[in-house]
Amino acid sequence: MTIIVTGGAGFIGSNFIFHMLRQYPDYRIVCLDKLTYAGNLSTLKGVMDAPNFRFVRLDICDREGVNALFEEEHPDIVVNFAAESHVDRSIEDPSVFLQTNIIGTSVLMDACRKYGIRRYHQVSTDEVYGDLPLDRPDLFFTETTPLHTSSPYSSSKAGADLLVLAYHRTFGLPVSISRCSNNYGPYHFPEKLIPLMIINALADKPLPVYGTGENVRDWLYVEDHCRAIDLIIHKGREGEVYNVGGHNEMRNIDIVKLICKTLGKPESLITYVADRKGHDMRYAIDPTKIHTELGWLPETKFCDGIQKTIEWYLTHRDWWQEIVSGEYRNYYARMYGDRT
Ligand code: NAD
Ligand code: TDX
Repeated sequence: MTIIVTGGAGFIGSNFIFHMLRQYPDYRIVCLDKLTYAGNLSTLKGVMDAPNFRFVRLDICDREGVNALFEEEHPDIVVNFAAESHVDRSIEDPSVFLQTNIIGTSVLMDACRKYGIRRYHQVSTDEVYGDLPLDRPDLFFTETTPLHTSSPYSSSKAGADLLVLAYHRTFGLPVSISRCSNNYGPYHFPEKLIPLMIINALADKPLPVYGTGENVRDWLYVEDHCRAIDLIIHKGREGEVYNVGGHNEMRNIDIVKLICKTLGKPESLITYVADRKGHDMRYAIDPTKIHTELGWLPETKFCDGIQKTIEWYLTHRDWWQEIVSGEYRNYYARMYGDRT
């Protein structure tokens, strides 16, 4: 079995590669990643020399390059994590989001059609459903909740999802989609809420909370997301969407206060800043479908996962300090310039 994992030098994709290499030592995993600012090849250094792992630096929008890789590897499964993933950046400049998240997805699926595939899996997000009001805690996103996006990022992800379903219906491509809530855990890029707050708190820097900090996210430990995708690509039904989330809703401000408390830092570091434009209020997933069909349930409770995550950032300072300093961008050339 050969699996192409796109975006595997990013946060969730790298965790997925580690998960798959652990679970299926006889699988071949090919990581395709452009190494944008969000990709960090040093994350993969522990598996780089594994005989059943290959890294290829490539843009998913590069049709010729993607076709050549499919011709060479004949993948059985493609799992597409590659995306521009940061909402704030999409508000600054939507264009690359449309290019990578929509056009890139179509290039990958065209290659799947051309060379044949057992499964194309699209890693999507709960943000495609828009948001829920704070005063209706009885409401949750199900797979049939209408798409109703707020940001250029979520709109590009929704566009890609529609394209994936269209390739299934029109061309019979064997696809699946997972729509997951906010992930946290090791290798989370320091521009996102949890790692940013940990790293700033450690340096006694201000902790910038958008708006009132009352926005709610449904947090899932990254390994639980990886297990869900593993189940969907092996046992999930073709043409189906699966929501992934663990009923773990937290207000941003409570997470930031918890990080302060755990690190012994004063809450006076918290600084309320201008709100994100179009800021979604609340995300909350109903994971009934993946639970009843595939038996998936989250295994890591937030109280344990957040402690493990903080501990990881304390013990992996080199990893994030190289990102904060910008040095990680030289890692590829230094270590692998003539190897891939
Ligand atoms: P990330 O930003 O950490 O990583 C993205 C990776 O994709 C990077 O390695 C980057 O180099 C690569 N990439 C970007 N553009 C590319 C291109 N054109 N060609 C090839 N590679 C490219 O993202 P993440 O947080 O790991 O998210 C992975 C996927 O999961 C995304 O599709 C995202 O929409 C989705 N998702 C993320 C979350 C979350 O909480 N982080 C939740 C739900 C869904
Ligand atoms: O400095 C900050 N201050 C702050 O208050 C940052 C970076 C964020 N926030 C708030 C905005 C959100 O309400 O924290 C919440 C989480 O923000 P992000 O970490 O940027 O994540 P979010 O916008 O929720 O999107 C994430 O989850 C869904 C991922 O980045 C997406 O790729 C995924 O689809």
